[in-house]
Amino acid sequence: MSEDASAAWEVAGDSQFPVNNGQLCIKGWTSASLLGHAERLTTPLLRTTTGTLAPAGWDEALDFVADGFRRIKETHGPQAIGLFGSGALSNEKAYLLGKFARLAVGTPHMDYNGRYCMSSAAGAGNKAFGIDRGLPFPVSDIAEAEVILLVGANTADTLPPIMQWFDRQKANGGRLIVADPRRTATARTADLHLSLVPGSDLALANGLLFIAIEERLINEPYIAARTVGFESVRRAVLTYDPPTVERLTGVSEASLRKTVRWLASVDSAMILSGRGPEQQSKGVDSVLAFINLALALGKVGKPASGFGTLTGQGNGQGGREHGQKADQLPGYRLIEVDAHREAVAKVWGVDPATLPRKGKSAYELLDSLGPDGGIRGLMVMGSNVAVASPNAGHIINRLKSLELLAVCDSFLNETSANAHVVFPVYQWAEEEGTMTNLEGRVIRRRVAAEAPFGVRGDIDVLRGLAERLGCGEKFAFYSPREVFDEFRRATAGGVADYSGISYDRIDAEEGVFWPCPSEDHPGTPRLFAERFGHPDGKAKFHAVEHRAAGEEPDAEYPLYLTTGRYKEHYNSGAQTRMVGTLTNAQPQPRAQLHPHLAARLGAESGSILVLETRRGRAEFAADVTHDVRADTIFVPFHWGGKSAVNMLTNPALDPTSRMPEFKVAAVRVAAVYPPKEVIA
Ligand SMILES: Nc1nc2c(c(=O)[nH]1)N[C@H]1C(S)=C(S)[C@@H](COP(=O)(O)OP(=O)(O)OC[C@H]3O[C@@H](n4cnc5c(=O)[nH]c(N)nc54)[C@H](O)[C@@H]3O)O[C@H]1N2
Ligand SMILES: Nc1nc2c(c(=O)[nH]1)N[C@H]1C(S)=C(S)[C@@H](COP(=O)(O)OP(=O)(O)OC[C@H]3O[C@@H](n4cnc5c(=O)[nH]c(N)nc54)[C@H](O)[C@@H]3O)O[C@H]1N2
Ligand SMILES: [Mo]
Repeated sequence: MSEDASAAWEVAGDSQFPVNNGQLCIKGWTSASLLGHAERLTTPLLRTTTGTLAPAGWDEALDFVADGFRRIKETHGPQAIGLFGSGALSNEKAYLLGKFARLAVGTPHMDYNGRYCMSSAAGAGNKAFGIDRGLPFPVSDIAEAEVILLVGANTADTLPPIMQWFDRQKANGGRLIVADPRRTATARTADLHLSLVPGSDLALANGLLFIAIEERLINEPYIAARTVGFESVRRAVLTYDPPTVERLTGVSEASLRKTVRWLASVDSAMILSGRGPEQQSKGVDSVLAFINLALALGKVGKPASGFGTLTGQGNGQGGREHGQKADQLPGYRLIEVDAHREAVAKVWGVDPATLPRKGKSAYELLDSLGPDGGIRGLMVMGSNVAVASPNAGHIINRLKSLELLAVCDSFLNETSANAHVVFPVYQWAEEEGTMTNLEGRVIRRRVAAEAPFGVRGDIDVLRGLAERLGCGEKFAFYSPREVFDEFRRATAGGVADYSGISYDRIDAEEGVFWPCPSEDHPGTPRLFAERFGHPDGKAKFHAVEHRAAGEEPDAEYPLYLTTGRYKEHYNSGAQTRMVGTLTNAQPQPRAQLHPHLAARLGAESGSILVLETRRGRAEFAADVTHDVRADTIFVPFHWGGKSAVNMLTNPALDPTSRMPEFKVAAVRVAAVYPPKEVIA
């Protein structure tokens, strides 16, 4: 695809900003090329009778969607409409989309792509600490930690600007341990790499706690003073002796013992998780097991110590707090709790009884699309679900069976290829708003570029639809600032309380950390120093047991398939596959496999592998490397079409978080073709 150079814009980091100190990743440096890109949508598109998408006016497109929603509501009820949001949306937009679903449409079925991202870490944080803020401390604490255990995060590629804090930690004499089935760019910088079997994180964490107890390294006074529930955990980990754990995880007893001794022997130690342990059908329990370890060692709430999860998307933190989740209302309130319903209904000026109850989670919502599933109309704002969802072939069929699919995006993608209407919206540099970063710091996005003529904001789409659905007075917002005013009031008294935060304060203070319940409150950079979020102020241990993945390798599908990311591409690739610099560096997804496995298959680097799981097949060029376990194939998920790894992934869901199992599936290599041979 062509790339407009957009020479008018140049992206640079702010060297004064305390989180990244001016550093950006390659996707950041090149992001300006998307603003004036030749593929940019500048007019609404409407599907014609011949099946193509053709330019249409804004009123025509808004009328079409509003009429469709009204028709579906009248015939099948409001629950026959779904909304799908995103961790890419600003706080203002995430809030307004959740309000739109509950008030203008009246449906319970509102969920978002963060369900695929942060939901397991969120579920575990809420259970253990009574609050879910990715990092309960500023990122700069990482540099001060004497030992860090990083579980299933490839920070060097996925958070390059944050990697500087790990580099400083190393320069300060600190030690880094990385648990990942692959020797990633991050693992290569580590002092110890635990190359565990995919899906075995829970066993690993329980095994580490077994050793900590056996070697008397746990902190009994801390456990007594600050936590509840340790005895049941002590009993639960009794069977996780080192030989058993070595068998389950593939990590040697020597490495297990070294890990525990390093963590326990220093004052400041951190355990951080990424999507590796979280995107599993036991993701919540896996994270809880690592939290158990951090608590038992007495590390949580101490300087440069504790447990944290590295939040993914631009607004992955704020996006999960303000009501675009199926069970949630703004301020991290819960839609099933009466007092929470009342508080929000009051701000919205409605009777709490009219608010819908809890709806379906992301995958379940998409799995319910179409006449037999019950959801006949869907609007997607900020996600390319056709590429990003597990079992994607099935989800694409579901999208095709919709009566009405509306998509708000700046570009066409594999999802809007099935849309009846596409609304062209502003990009990040063209509208202001707030985002909450991985530390819980609320920051501002400013207008830096003028949008092309014809483009409008997501907020304008929601207002236009709400007016046509007879709910205009609740959505009379013409700017993000106006939304922010109501939004902060809606969070007042909630767990994620933003009511003391204003645009001016964010500017003056380099961001404000939530909770911030009043204008004279300083904000909360560090949580848990004195108390946890549960009413009794204590952290809760949870006894959790290792269990098999939704699908384990067997005679038919003998290998593990796991998935993740490249440095040069972002998520579904919708925004990065169009950038020449990035596609030149990383033109296609390659399947990483170990030389032993490659030799058995007769494959070499560049051979075409056809991979098959119980869901589907896809093909990839082989990347033969010692950097992956011999029983595991790794593929990035940034592409659609015949090289979409999500054609293969397993939609087994975590019982609490409803997170799909992106990180573990059983796969076989169905065919190997010589390099570059074209497969018909
Ligand atoms: N370049 C780039 N940066 C990104 C993104 C991107 O797409 N591209 N996306 C952003 C988003 S939304 C997110 S959520 C973050 C994600 O950031 P990360 O969590 O770092 O991303 P992943 O590559 O999905 O997974 C991390 C690692 O988990 C390993 N892994 C696989 N299976 C397992 C397992 O069973 N256990 C363990 N312990 N590890 C396992 C993989 O080998 C991989 O190296 O990155 C953000 N930053
Ligand atoms: N196999 C596998 N699958 C995965 C994962 C994995 O590790 N393995 N990771 C999962 C994770 S962590 C995530 S976060 C998802 C991400 O995957 P997606 O949910 O598909 O997210 P993106 O690719 O970031 O796509 C976002 C779309 O939103 C548009 N967009 C960006 N900002 C805005 C905005 O402000 N408004 C509107 N209307 N549109 C906007 C972009 O142009 C793009 O088309 O994928 C998940 N899928
Ligand atoms: Mo994510």
